[in-house]
Amino acid sequence: MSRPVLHIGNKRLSTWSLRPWLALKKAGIDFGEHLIPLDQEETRDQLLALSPAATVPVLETADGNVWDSLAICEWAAEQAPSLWPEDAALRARARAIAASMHSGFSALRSELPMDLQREHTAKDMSVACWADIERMQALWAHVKTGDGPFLFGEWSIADAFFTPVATRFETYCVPLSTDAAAYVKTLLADPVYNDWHAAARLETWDAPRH
Ligand SMILES: N[C@@H](CCC(=O)N[C@@H](CS)C(=O)NCC(=O)O)C(=O)O
Repeated sequence: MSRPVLHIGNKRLSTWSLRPWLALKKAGIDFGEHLIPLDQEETRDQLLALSPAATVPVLETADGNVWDSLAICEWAAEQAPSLWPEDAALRARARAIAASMHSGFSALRSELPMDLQREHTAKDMSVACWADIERMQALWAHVKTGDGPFLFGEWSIADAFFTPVATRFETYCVPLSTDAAAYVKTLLADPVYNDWHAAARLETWDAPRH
């Protein structure tokens, strides 16, 4: 097989697809892209044909399919180690914070789903969701090195994990600390992310209004 293919969900909605897509692009890896519209009659069969996990993203490679956003980011980092910080201690922190996002923040994820076509308006949120927002900002402040606009200076996979969060903070008009707001602005100004965003704005599949 020639180049790998990244199977993704709707760009408007699929946070998990956005993360490895950013990592592959930032690494300069040549890959094809195949979008599977979510919530359609044929979606589940299409997902099952790629992996028993029945989710996107999936990276199809010559050596087999890799499912799960974090695993695909790690695959990319094996080709392009600069996707993680060079310093071992910072690399461990970057992995820790990405893993925190991958496995946590369930209230934020369920109450503020990413929708890149959503009108920017605030929404009522539960105490649990506000707690997730506070904890997210505390984690960013805890790891941020101060060497550049991204969490660890240069862009890393950790920033890929928080780009979908930045979109939620923007579209749901979430009030943030000055430092967190600056970080969100940096993530949303990223030209690679803006390619994704432009395509997401053009999608025509129906999606729930939040
Ligand atoms: N832990 C997985 C989660 C993947 C996931 O839940 N993907 C959603 C789309 S964002 C999905 O494929 N859902 C199945 C469906 O909508 O049928 C990962 O990090 O890749």
